[in-house]
Amino acid sequence: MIWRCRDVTFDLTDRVLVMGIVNVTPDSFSDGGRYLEPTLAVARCHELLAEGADIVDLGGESTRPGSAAVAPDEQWRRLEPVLTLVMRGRPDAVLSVDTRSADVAERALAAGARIVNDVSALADPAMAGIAADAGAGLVLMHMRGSPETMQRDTAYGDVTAEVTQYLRERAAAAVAAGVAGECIALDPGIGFAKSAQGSLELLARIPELAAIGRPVLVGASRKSFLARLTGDDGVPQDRVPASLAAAALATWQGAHILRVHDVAATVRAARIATAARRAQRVGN
Ligand code: HH2
Repeated sequence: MIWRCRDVTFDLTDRVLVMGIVNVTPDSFSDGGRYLEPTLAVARCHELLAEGADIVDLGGESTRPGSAAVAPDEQWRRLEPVLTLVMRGRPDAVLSVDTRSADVAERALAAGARIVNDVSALADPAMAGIAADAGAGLVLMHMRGSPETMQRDTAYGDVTAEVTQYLRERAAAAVAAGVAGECIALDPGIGFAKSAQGSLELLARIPELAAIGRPVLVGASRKSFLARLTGDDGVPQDRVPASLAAAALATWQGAHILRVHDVAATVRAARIATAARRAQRVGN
């Protein structure tokens, strides 16, 4: 299993990638407002890379439940200085841009980003062409409707079957629009139009998603379904232990990319789960 992101090709046969999150936003559910100042965001990127992040995912728009869309120009105003400064200092860093806008993706790719993380899975009709032209990595995620409305629509017959079918179709649409299959990664969208039970079920049934044949990205970090399961009623920062458990579980189930806020701790948790997977194969 490989994942091609422009000039960088990840071999995912026997390892999981850790994607660190930096939200250059005033309102993200966990780090909102902390990295709106470009120098703080750049420092956070360097910190996550030093902690062992394989990828840093930069977002200029919150997609938490209930959030409103942010205009492309405003997203880019937030992202541009951060992307430019990080690429200047670390041209080898693999940066991803978390956006539903093809316009923002195009500008980020021109500035050196190597991955487009599109939680809408190509809602913008120009997105696939932009990603294809750059040979960029492309993450396609499942949700229903928009972040503003999605938590009103969390009922499924069989959530894993429906999400798997959707991702299969979106990957085919991307390929039909010119994206190389080996550039695509798929994401069940934990917490996006999902109940806590639905999110848990998707984590537990990752092999069904992985059977599509593309890398599976899991974003469970600090999300509210964890608090619902543990009974914690604190702030997202209190959900780190639960997030590490979810990261280890996802890795054990065969996830290939973990999108997380807490990189250093996740790298260690993933190492244990990866070693256990290897040991299981040796034992068999
Ligand atoms: N989750 C969030 C944002 N982007 N992208 C992918 N591929 N998968 C996810 O699960 C995912 C995502 C939400 O988390 P966060 O970025 O921390 O918060 P916010 O959307 O409030 O900025």
